[in-house]
Amino acid sequence: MYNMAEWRHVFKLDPAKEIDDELLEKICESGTDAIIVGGTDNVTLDGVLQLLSRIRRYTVPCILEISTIDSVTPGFDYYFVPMVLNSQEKKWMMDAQHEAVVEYGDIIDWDQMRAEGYCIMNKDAKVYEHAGCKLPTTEETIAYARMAEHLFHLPFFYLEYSGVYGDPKIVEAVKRELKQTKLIYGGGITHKEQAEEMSAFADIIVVGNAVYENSKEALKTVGAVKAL
Ligand code: 1GP
Repeated sequence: MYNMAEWRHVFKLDPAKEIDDELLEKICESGTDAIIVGGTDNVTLDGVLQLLSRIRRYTVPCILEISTIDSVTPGFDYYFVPMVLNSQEKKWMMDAQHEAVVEYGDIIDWDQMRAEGYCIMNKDAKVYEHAGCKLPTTEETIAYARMAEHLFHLPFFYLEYSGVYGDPKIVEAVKRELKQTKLIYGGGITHKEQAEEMSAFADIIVVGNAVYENSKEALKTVGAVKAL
């Protein structure tokens, strides 16, 4: 399949948001390493299927970040399963995933599944409230990263600032703890300087909102991170 160890940049597209064909083509052909399909609100099977079939016109790898079990469909290259480490409800760390495996465990292709240890760092993000999170201190954030690496052996630790630009010092401190576990950074990257700054520490940066808000700048984040 693909060599995820070399991935540096991904775009995250929200199946609940409109994107025209021209922009979608630019995003898919931008040289980004992959497209993640994922969102928090109004993610439906219909929306996911439509976006998947449009992305499939291009060769870019396509990943579904699972938010509701009802919107999961075959056809993606990988499925990322968020486990929210700083949620206060066991549901978002364990139970939702468990329920899905109880129902679909026999037909899941485990080679396509990757767990993401999520740490949600923006109190105002929809997903923060949705998943009942508690804001960790820097020390606590580092402890989550250590657990992701040494206890859970997770493939990814995702520092999620969704909607706001995060603190590069925290990203740097977290990166120092991770060797096997890849660090994903997402949140508020709107132009290439921010992409450069965060990718100095994060293994992979995620650009979401900027695609819809300022696509020209969003597209430039690819070249800032990858030698094209
Ligand atoms: C959201 O981390 C991603 O899950 C990207 O965040 O939308 O703020 O770019 P933005």
